[in-house]
Amino acid sequence: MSKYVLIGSQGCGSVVVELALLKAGAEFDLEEIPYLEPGPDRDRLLELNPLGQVPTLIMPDGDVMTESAAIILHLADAFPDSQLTPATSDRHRPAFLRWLIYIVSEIYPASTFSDHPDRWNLPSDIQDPYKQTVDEYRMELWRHVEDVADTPCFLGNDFSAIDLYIAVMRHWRPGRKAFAKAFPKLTEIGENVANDPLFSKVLKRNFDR
Ligand SMILES: N[C@@H](CCC(=O)N[C@@H](CS)C(=O)NCC(=O)O)C(=O)O
Repeated sequence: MSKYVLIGSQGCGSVVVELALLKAGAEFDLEEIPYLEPGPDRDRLLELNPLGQVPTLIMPDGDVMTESAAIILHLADAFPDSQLTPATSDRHRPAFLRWLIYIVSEIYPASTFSDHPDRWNLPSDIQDPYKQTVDEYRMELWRHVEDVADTPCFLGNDFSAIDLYIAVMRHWRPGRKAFAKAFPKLTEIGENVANDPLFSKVLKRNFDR
């Protein structure tokens, strides 16, 4: 069986998938590209994923998967010992599904929409206040995750892929320090992932920890 190929970028959501591939014990190659920069890498990415987003995953059979949550669920199916998701009979399963989808459908887009405000044809004097408003909204969204989080893992004693999202996304705007001040439980979860020898090198490489 050939390997997965993960197309990603430094510090992006592709890091969540890289950590998940490690947790699954899957064989993979990582191709890091400057995903927004015009050129052959972006052209190829757009052929694989019309949104031009990372993570984009080429499967061992050549099919392409996008959408980090779908990739996580696929890896959990393909590698049943990965512990990426609670088992279907596990009492944590509904909470896992709820917060996985919440993170990718509510919080993640709030980053994408405010990363490059010039994209939305806003007058230039509106771009900074727009970015600030969306960033504040994203903190409100995280607040609800903090309120329900358990420790040492989001689901209590049981690791899940939600811990990986937290470990990566806590580095995004407004940055790790402000995040830690606002969200101590999520920070503890992220630190636990960062201190795991399986994940520490990847997080160090991406976030210069
Ligand atoms: N829903 C996607 C979001 C992926 C995404 O937005 N990735 C960012 C990088 S962190 C991206 O590629 N942004 C470029 C764009 O939206 O044009 C997922 O969960 O995989």
